[in-house]
Amino acid sequence: MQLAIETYARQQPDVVTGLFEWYRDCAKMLWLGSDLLDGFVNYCQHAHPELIDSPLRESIIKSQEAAFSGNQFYLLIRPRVAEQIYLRYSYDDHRLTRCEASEFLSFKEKLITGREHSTNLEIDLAPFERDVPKMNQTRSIGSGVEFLNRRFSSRLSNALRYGDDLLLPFLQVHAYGDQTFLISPAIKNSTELRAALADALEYIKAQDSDLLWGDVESSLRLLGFEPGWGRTIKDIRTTMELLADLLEAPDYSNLERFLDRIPMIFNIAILSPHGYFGQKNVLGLPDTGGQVVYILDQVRALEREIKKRLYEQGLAISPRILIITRLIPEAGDTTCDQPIEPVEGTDHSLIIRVPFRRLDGSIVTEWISRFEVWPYLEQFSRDSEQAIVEQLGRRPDLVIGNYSDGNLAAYLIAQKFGVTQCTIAHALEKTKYLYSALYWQDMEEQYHFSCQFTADLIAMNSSDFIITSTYQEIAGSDDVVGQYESYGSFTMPGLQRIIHGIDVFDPKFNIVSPGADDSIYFPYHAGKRRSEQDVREVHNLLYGEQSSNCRGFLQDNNRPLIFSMARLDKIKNLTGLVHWYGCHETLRKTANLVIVGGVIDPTHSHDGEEQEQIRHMHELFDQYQLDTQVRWLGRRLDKSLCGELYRCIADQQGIFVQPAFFEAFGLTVVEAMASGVPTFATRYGGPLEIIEDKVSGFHIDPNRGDEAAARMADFFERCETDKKYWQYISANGIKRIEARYTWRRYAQRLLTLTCIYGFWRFSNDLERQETNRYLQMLYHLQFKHRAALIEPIR
Ligand code: UDP
Ligand code: LCN
Repeated sequence: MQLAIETYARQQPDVVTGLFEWYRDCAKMLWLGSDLLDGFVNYCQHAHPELIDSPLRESIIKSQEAAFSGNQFYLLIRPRVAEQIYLRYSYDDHRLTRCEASEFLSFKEKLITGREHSTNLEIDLAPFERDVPKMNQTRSIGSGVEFLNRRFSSRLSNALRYGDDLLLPFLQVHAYGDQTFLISPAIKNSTELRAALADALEYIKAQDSDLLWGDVESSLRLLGFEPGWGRTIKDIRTTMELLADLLEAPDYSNLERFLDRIPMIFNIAILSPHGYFGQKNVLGLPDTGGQVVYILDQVRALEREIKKRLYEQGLAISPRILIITRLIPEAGDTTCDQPIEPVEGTDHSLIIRVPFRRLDGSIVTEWISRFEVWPYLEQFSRDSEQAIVEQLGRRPDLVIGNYSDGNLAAYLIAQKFGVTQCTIAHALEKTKYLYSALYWQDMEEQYHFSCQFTADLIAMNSSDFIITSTYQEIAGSDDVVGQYESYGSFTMPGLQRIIHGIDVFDPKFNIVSPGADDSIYFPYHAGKRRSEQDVREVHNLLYGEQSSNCRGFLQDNNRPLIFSMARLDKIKNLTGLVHWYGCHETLRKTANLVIVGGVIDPTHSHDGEEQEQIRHMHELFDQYQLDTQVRWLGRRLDKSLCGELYRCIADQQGIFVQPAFFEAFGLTVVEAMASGVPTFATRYGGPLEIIEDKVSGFHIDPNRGDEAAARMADFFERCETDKKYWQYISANGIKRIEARYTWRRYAQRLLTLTCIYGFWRFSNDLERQETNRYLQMLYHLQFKHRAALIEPIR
């Protein structure tokens, strides 16, 4: 693809030279896309007004970053999603030429360190992945399993035609304890299997449709079949017919339907070490938010779905799901000091807590930040392996990691057990902080990104499949780089240069969006389901007397409410919202503001960033005199009260605002919309995809607070004149969530993916052994060394 800037460089070299000279005169070393555009606009205004809307502008708009020094200017252009083009402009010969990522990265390293060859370790995973099939269309990104199915079903049919048995050995590996499933070892090849299936189907045809597996078991066993085909005659027949069809003429939709019906998953281990993982009193504590909600809802949904499948398969096996987290001896009023806790709403799922131990074996007693966990993870993983085997009496069928630390632990555990590994990032820190990789050394003491980004690379490359909540999480949007995409190539000067870190066209990526617990987050108009006691309690929270855990008293309780709730992290920008509100006269006259987050007294917080936000919040209250218009609840609300709070906001025709500078997904957005509250949410991250702007909610730009506040004020004004407008947005929000974001769909999809990846992995040598060997080196030589440098906790 030829870029417009390259065409200009050929056809109107003076224009391009002028532009680069303009950039040089600004004497700026590192440029972001927005700086480049500002520079371009200035250049046009002064020298070439005709260029302002030219194709050249397009190239500049697509520029991600640039670096300048001496006689060279490097430019990184992202012409479309997941594609990078590196350009070098030389002030000596005025030539603009393409170059490799590695040259651009080395140039930046020299700028930062002031030294040539400061970064000797170059990491390139591409050569190891040469044989792994990759997609090539951007619209296929995130639909990996569909691609694999299409790609491999012809292989399946060839294999069957030439007698190379693919399905049979796969079906014969499945067992649970002493129980083998589906096909007994007596059947030796596909020819025998076809014949046995034909006999079995003939036999079943003659049976009464009310019969169950137990009634036909002895006859089917004689033909070579074991349990797992189905509970009823109808189920057994369907599964056998699907297999017979596949053996005759394989096609991927049949394959998916068949794999979905066979018993493969009984036990799952889910890793989530950091934060306070509990079921009460934890949400809103530092490092403790959506991930906990997500996993608990995920476990309930998965247990329900596995149970349903096992029942339909005719197997009396109880699935077990274990959430493995950290045991914190000094756990305050949470249950994080208890080694085992049953998951509410499940039959057999448990939270298993394993303490962090130091090298001398002693236990770390206090909470530590998610940025400090790295030295403890290897021992934690070993201890977790043991805890898993103690609980299950066997290895799990699937290991799911969550966030960078959980994914690293999942990598270690899945490698050890030799089972399928699934990665869920929730949020990758790399894109949250500007220049987090380039200036990693300046941030190392606080964030230890050298460990985190290395761990991320290891986990995302080792995993069999990656679940993301949205497309943008993988590959961003036209103008924003995706979270995974940002690991494609980058440098951490002095430490490592990553040439190919991850390929977003890899079929391991699959979008499976979470939902909101529909027993808690249901529409405000479902009157009968609402608890009067919760309604009263919420009313008291909103309008009751002030207490030590709240600030502000809403004087006029007839106004609609603007509501926001989040952990009080800087990136969540709750203080930003208060600031926008404080400055916006019309908004202040129209609506009150309710904030749920953090604590009111900074001395009650153990987290530095939270303390800073608490102080800032108080300053804003004082500066804008907000005490009669803003109510800040600095306390944790339990789930059912949270659900009711959203509904009470809807009762008064209020709105929910999610003002974060970046939000990886945004469960609160889904919760608010499911409850029927019109939602205004950041355009950076998941909400951009969850909400269709002006249809099921609104996008706001957190960097343009005045515009965001004006949008809200306009909305309230329109609702005054058009009485149906609030209803329209509210109803569309509910519809959007019902159609796209439910836990039932999530669980079905995740299990389907596990079965299909299991099959393709088994039958197509997708084990990625070469990659895994390389990752082991990265783990032992790089990660462990960096982790050991972190100051041990007393
Ligand atoms: N939450 C809560 N009380 C709080 C703050 C948050 O119950 O004080 C819940 C909220 O309802 C949501 C989750 O915590 O379910 C936050 O998830 P989200 O994805 O919005 O953000 P995260 O905290 O994961 O970044
Ligand atoms: C972490 C986040 O930051 C949120 O955006 C997500 O909604 C949450 O995890 C659950 O995946």
